[in-house]
Amino acid sequence: MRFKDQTIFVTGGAGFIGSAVIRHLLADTDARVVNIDKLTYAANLNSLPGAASNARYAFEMQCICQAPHLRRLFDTHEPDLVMHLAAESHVDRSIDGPAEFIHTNIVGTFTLLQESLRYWRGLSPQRRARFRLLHVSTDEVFGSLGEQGLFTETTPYAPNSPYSASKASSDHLVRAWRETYDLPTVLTNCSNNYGPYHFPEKLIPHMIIKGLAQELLPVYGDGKNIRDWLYVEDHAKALTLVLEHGRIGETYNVGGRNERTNLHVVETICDLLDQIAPSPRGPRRQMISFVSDRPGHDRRYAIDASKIEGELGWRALENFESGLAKTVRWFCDNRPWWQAIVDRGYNRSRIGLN
Ligand code: NAD
Ligand code: TDX
Repeated sequence: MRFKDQTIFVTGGAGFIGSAVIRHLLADTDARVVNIDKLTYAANLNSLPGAASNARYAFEMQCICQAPHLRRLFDTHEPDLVMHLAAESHVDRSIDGPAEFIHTNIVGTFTLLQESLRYWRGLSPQRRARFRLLHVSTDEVFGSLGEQGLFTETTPYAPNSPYSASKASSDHLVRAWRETYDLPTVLTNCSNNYGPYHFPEKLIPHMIIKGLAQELLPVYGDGKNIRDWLYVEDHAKALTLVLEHGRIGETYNVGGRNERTNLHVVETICDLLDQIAPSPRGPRRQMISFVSDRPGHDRRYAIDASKIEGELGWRALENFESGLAKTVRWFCDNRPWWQAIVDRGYNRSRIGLN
C-alpha cells in the first residue's frame, strides 16, 4: 500500500510531466491527488484520461503565485506531501519573454514555500514529521558541459538562459527554506524528458508533427548539441520514489544515460515516420533544415544518476530507441490530442523558425 490515506498536492499536474506523475499515482499507488494548475497554454486536462471520475482525484484551477488561494487549498485539503512541478518550461519562450518565468518559477515557488511553511508549522507533531515538499527541477541549472564529464549533485550552478536562471533561483529558495526554517524539502534535477502528451513546441513532438505534415524540420545551429533523454514515465517513477524515500535536504540527479545529438534524434524520427507513413515526397531526412541557433544554446547536458540509483534503487527502464519508437507511434495514434492544440494555435517562439 503506497501512500495509503495520504493526500499529495501536485502543482502543474496538467502539464507534460505533472500529468505523467498523476497518471502514475492514480494507477500504481493509493494516494489521493490534488492537481493544482493555472491551466496556461501548456496545460491539458486531456492528458489525464479518466482522472476526473476517480474518487481519489481533485482538480483546483489556481495560480501558485496567489498566496490566499494557496492557503485556502492547504486548509481545505490538508495535504501530507507536495510535489512542485508548476513552471514555465520552454527555453525559447524564456528568451522572447522572460517576465512570466520570473513570476511563476521564482515568485510562485517562493509563495508555495511560504504557504507550505505556514501550513507545516500548524500540523500535529506526527503529521509534521511526515510532511515533505519535493521540488522538481532541471539539469539546465548546471549550464553546459564540454565533451567530457557528467553533472553530479555537487556540480556548481551556472545557468545560461532566463528559464534555467529562474529554475536555479527556485532551487536556491528551496534550499534556503530548508536550511533557515527547517521546512522538509527534497530536490531533483532531471534531464530532458520525452514521451506521450509532450507539448508540440518541444523538439521531439515538434519534429514528429512537422514530419507527419511533410514540412521542413528546423534544427538549430549545427544540430550537434547533445541532450540526455529520459522517458517521462521513468521520471514520474523516480519522483515518486524520491518523495517516498529520498533523504530530506538532499538533491537527486535523474537521467537515463541517453546522450544523443539533436541531429541524431531528428534523423531517427524521420526514419521511424518513413516506416509508419512513407512520404510521397521521399525520405523525410531531406526535410531537415538548419536554422539560426538559439541564443545562449547550451552545448551538452549529461547526468550522473548514480546517487538515485545507489540510494533508492531507481533505474531508467526505457531504452531511448524503444522509447522514441513508442513515442512516435503514440503521436501517430493520438492525433486528436495534439491536433486540438495545433488548431487552437500557440505562439511558437523564435518566430520565423516554423
Ligand atoms: P509543462 O510546461 O508541460 O507544464 C507546466 C504546467 O504548470 C502546466 O500545466 C501549466 O499550466 C502549469 N503552470 C504554469 N504556471 C503556473 C502557475 N503560475 N500556477 C499554477 N500552475 C502553473 O512543463 P513540464 O515539461 O511538465 O515540466 C514540469 C516541471 O519539470 C517544471 O518545473 C520543469 O522545470 C521541470 N523539468 C522539466 C523537464 C522536461 O524535459 N520537460 C526536465 C527536467 C525538469
Ligand atoms: O525546433 C527545435 N529545433 C531544435 O534544434 C526545437 C524546439 C529545439 N531544438 C533543439 C534545442 C535543444 O538543443 O533541441 C534541443 C531540445 O530543445 P527543447 O525541446 O526546447 O528542450 P530544452 O531546451 O533542452 O529544454 C527541455 O529540457 C529541460 C525542457 O523544455 C526544459 O523544461 C527542461 O528543463
